[in-house]
Amino acid sequence: MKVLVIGGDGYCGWATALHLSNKGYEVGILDSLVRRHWDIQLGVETLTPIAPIQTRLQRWKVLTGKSIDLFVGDINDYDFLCNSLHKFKPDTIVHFGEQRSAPFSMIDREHAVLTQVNNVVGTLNILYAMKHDFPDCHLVKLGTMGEYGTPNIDIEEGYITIEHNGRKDTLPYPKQPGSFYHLSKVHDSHNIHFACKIWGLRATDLHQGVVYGVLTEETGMDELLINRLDYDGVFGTALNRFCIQAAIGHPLTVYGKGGQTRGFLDIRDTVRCMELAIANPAEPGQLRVFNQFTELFSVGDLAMKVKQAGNTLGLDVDIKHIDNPRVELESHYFQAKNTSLLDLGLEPHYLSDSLLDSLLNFAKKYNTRVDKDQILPTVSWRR
Ligand code: NAD
Ligand code: USQ
Repeated sequence: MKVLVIGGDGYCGWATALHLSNKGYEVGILDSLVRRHWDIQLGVETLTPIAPIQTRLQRWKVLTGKSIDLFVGDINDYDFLCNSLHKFKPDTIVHFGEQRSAPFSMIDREHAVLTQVNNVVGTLNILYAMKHDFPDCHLVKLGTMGEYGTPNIDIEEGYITIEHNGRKDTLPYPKQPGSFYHLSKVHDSHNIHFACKIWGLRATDLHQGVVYGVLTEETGMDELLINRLDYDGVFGTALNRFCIQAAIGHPLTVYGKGGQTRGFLDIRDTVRCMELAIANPAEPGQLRVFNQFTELFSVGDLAMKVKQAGNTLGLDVDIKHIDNPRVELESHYFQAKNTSLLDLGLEPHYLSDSLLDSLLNFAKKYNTRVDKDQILPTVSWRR
């Protein structure tokens, strides 16, 4: 089966592309490399020194004998997208290729517009290209748990059955996202839903939680295959940031009260979920939604876990509650279903002390690359 991984130079995409190639899929990567450009613009760097994409792919070929085709360009360029699809002829398109940082989207008007145009137009272009020339192709699209927000009722997987004034219907679950980035995902979800309905396309929307960790079987094979690990206040995500902060003796930056609860998963489960969604495609006309996370934690709990694991490694870890730069509930109800991927065979890697130890040791190994000025958040939701 041929799988085109859009956004395959990024954190989730790179790990997924190698995993699928290792599992015998014929893999192509399409990426504009714009994320490397945004890092340069912001003056931030991944903790881990990542090689250029061409070097990564050459190394993969030498190590495994497997080739991965590369298409460098922007999916907002419809001609480029269509030409790449015609050259590669995918059975499945995996779409990671979006601007994915909530703080980035909240910097100012320009960054909000960039995020929504990049994400919404890119996805719409894919839908049109599929409709015209690849109507049987399965779209596996990365959405986010943040589309739901933090409602005071249980979160279902994409749809909810409601009884109202004596009538009953199953409807898309209400969305209350918390940033212009998260909103772009909601707009994508609506567009995909509509396209499946009117054109009979097939799609799986993976509402993924916050991903942590860096090593997968494949990216750990060689230093040149190393994945990115962001720790800065714009692209770094909670648990990865906490581990790197602990490794350099920076107090862990819990925003506000720390009761914000989210779904989390190990990057080794991200790649496995992708494999499961691809191997079990949606039906024509169907938009399936799977909630892709394995455990729920509050950020305060995560900070405590990192502190405890750090102490056992001899690190002196402080936790500091800082003013929350975001507008979000800081203590709330949060219960979400996640059975679809488990039913397909996902065997989760749960967050354990050993994982924290290995992430902390990894962070210690590269700690001289940390720019301490990039740790505190600089983007405010209120400004
Ligand atoms: P990333 O920034 O590391 O990777 C995204 C990749 O997409 C980059 O290589 C970038 O160059 C590419 N890209 C962006 N816009 C593009 C365009 N218009 N054309 C071609 N390529 C483009 O992000 P990530 O952490 O790997 O996230 C991947 C996807 O997973 C995103 O859609 C994100 O919303 C979703 N997701 C990520 C997380 C997480 O914790 N990292 C959690 C939930 C969902
Ligand atoms: N947080 C802290 N301290 C920090 C960083 C974050 O307390 O140093 C808090 C935030 O306020 C928030 C929570 O941790 O309440 C999660 O923030 P995050 O930066 O880890 O994640 P988020 O902005 O939600 O975005 C990330 C990815 C995004 C993905 C999303 C999944 O960047 O692409 O969509 O996780 S989810 O959170 O389920 O929507």
